[in-house]
Amino acid sequence: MSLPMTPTITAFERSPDGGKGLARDMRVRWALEEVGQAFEVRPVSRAAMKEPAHRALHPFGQIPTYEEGDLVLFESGAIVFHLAERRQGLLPADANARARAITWMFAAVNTIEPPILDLQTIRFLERDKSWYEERLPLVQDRIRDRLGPLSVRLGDADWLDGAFSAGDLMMVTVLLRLKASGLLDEYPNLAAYVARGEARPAYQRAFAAQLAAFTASQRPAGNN
Ligand code: GTB
Repeated sequence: MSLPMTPTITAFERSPDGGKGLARDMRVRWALEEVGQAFEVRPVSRAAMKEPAHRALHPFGQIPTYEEGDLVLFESGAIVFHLAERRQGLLPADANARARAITWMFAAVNTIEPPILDLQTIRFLERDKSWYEERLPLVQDRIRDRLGPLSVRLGDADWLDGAFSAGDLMMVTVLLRLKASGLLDEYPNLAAYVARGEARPAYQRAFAAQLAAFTASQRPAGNN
């Protein structure tokens, strides 16, 4: 009898977000919790991420990765999709509804996330540039160009297309990165949508686990 394979994911050894759950392992943790799959987390240091052993799992030397038996995956969206395809709970059974949910997964990472990443880049890496003050509102407006139509499409629905799906999971984790900027609050239905995602028990479990890992990483050596 073969032993059950417990998937292992990688995450920051010490997350730069201070335990706010903003790194991309959070979407994978959340998806694993939604489908009820037990998993292990292997913390990786920034230096180890760039070593050949980790690059064999992730060519770009990043987290998260996903290992399950012989299967190794990287890209958070691909990992969430893999879980959604193989386990119940994140994609509807109806073929068309399933295709629409997958469309929302792509919309999250291809259409909504890029301008949000631009905002993070300018805020954290380009604040000292002479053009920072001029560029910031342009980047913010590009985000509004995406949030406006998303807000209209969501309307007063709970989720983007019927029941909660991997599309919502991806979209909520992308939007969460805007919380500190205040931009999300300009769209009350999107702010409520994100709050609904955060209120899900699976999200809460995933969040608590990554926070506990961050807190443990802050303890002086020998105190764990
Ligand atoms: N497209 C890939 C995916 O979706 O999996 C992107 C993976 C990625 O960007 N990973 C980041 C990483 O490994 C961590 S999540 N970075 C290290 C490196 O490239 O050397 C990005 C991230 C980092 C920090 C915060 N934060 O502090 O709030 C949030 C998100």
